[in-house]
Amino acid sequence: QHWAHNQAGGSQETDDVWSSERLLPHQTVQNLTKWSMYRDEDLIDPHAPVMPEDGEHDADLEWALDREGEPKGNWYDKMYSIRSLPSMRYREQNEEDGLEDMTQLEELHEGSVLVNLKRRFDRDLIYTYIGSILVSVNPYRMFNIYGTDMVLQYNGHALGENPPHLFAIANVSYVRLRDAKQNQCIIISGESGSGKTEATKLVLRYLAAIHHKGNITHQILEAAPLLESFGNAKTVRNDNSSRFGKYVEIFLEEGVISGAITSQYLLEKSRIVFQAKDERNYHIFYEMVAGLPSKQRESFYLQEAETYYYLNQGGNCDIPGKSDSDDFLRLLSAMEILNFSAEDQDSIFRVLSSILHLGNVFFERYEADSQETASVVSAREIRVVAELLQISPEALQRSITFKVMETMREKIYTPLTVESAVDARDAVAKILYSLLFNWLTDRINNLVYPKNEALSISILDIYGFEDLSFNSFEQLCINYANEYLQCFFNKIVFKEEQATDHTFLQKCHYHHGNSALYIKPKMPLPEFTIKHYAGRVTYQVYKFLDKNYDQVRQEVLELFINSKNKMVANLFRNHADSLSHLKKGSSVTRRHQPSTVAAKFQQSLLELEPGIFDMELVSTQLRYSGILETVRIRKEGYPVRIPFGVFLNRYKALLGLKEPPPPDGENCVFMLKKLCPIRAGSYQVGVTKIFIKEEVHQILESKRDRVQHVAALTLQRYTRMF
Ligand code: AD9
Ligand code: MG
Repeated sequence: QHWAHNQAGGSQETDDVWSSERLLPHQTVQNLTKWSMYRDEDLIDPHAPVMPEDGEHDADLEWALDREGEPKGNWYDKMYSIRSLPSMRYREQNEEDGLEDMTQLEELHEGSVLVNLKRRFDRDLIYTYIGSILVSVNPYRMFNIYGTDMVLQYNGHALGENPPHLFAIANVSYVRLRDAKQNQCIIISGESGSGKTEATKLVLRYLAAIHHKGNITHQILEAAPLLESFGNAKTVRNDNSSRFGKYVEIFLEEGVISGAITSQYLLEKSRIVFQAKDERNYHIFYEMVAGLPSKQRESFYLQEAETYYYLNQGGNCDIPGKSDSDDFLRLLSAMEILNFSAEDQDSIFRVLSSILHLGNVFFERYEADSQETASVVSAREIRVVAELLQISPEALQRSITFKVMETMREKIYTPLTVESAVDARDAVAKILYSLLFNWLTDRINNLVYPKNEALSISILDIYGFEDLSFNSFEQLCINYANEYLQCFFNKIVFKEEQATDHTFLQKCHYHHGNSALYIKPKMPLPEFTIKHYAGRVTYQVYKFLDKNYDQVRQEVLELFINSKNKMVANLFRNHADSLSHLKKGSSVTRRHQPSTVAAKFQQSLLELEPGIFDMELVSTQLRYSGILETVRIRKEGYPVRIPFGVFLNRYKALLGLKEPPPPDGENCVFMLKKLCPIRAGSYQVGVTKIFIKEEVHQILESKRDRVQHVAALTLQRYTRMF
């Protein structure tokens, strides 16, 4: 099991975000692919273009013409005098590597896609394209393909120029941001454990390596493992499963990272008080208990993780291959880098400790006036929690064993049953943790937010689709988020396509083939089934409504607002403020989750092993994630559609033109043929736009990148001369 926390390294100097400790040297990657493009000079081609040496040449005109360009008596006459940009060639294919781009598959069906992915996986090639979409298969062991040399290999190169890689996607997003001056977003989707969070961090680190400056990039990188400590946990699917959604915007000013904003969505709160068999609570608790120096441990009255009900329900407090105490040190160093003061840190651990003690508050049932009521057995825990949070112990005990009704004249206290008291106790633990989590995110955002307006590259990393043996409210929320994302993905992929009759039919099959998305159970059981994009999931409705019911009682809020601990009081004061705004009609809200103990999950049988390609599992995911449809659509359609004028203007420099020719289809076709090896059906001419296949678009773009790259170099040379 590879731990990203550890891998990210700890104690190197702040400026070098890409030091060798963080990244492993990369092994040689063979560039043997079918249609990826390379540059002529890679082969030391004697006919490669000569770059202008001094200021007398017009860089734009000098070297950007097709060698075999035939003169015609109109706008392209000027091409005569200039030499060509070397054309991209198709590389030799090593058949055993499979295809780098699955839109090139001659026969398209689930089997061919699966075989291609497996062939590549068996040769340690985990990345494959579908046009410009990257598919990755999680190998569960780290390959040396993320080193500095790989960063340099991908930097500034268009998609097809190198083998498929996450860095190529990151590079494209940057190039588009720079050229089109538009914000970019990288959406990462896949089932739980498929590698989304690792991919997010790799993209971040790529951007940081290329575009870093000073401490802010370092702080942005450190924020990720910090939030993972608080928002990730071991589940039966993934030892480091994200239990919150994360949207990170990285802002770039003049090619340099200038700040970041992280938004988080729907932290799974039930985990704070309940864990299924073989699962754990959030990493931070175990890390703190294992790593806190003994003096602090004593001041927070902490013992081993196994002692705490909120930590031991899964049956095992350890994760093989993860050292909680090492990760705690790593966390402390991240906190330092993110300017958390000693006082902040003390308050954070104080709140976390109090949650653990709260979980050990138990109740016993007794009858009073023929009414069942709860009384607290664990008076010591109540005292400890009250001391740590600096609140009144009596008020704390009252708030979890009584409910209060206020009339005009008096307060009426009604005792709670044991079950309600447990719920009330858990509700307090959950609100404490979730406010702490929000506070951490806000703190980090306040530190690294961009000071000026800037364009951004965003990365979306949510919790992956889950179908466990027992699916509850949490799974419905998680799967709903994934459903929504898949819908968005489909919209983008399909929107970009021309709808031939055939693709239209496919689309109809895809969207409406199974219109009965809601299935009632055959037996009268308290469950229902939804046909998600990723398969049918049956949800048990037990406690659904409770879990959706979101309320913290007023007296609980007041109790904590009166805490003498500044941070605790502030957490709740801000929360109460946001609630009162809500009552006044504000639409912005952070809802609270369930106030009950969730039903028990059963153990999942799924076990992941490194390097194993499970055909059945992967083929199910292929089917459900619509990958086959995506390949088909990408292959058959013309995903790139560009208005004539835009097309001519964009690629004019490749033919050495300063002004674009008149915007019509004929000129576009002429230019296209001059620039690329065109196969029948590679393009279509519409009324106002030219439609081109993705492979052709990539050739054009990489030629264009090259022109810009060289132009920049030339400019630099001139500057130095003066
Ligand atoms: V969840 O929906 O948050 O439960 P993710 O985020 O999709 O899930 P994650 O990135 O956490 O999965 O990956 C799970 C594990 O797979 C990691 O802890 C690594 O051990 C492993 N992994 C992921 N990506 C790679 C990779 N590119 N190379 C090697 C990887 N191992
Ligand atoms: Mg994740």
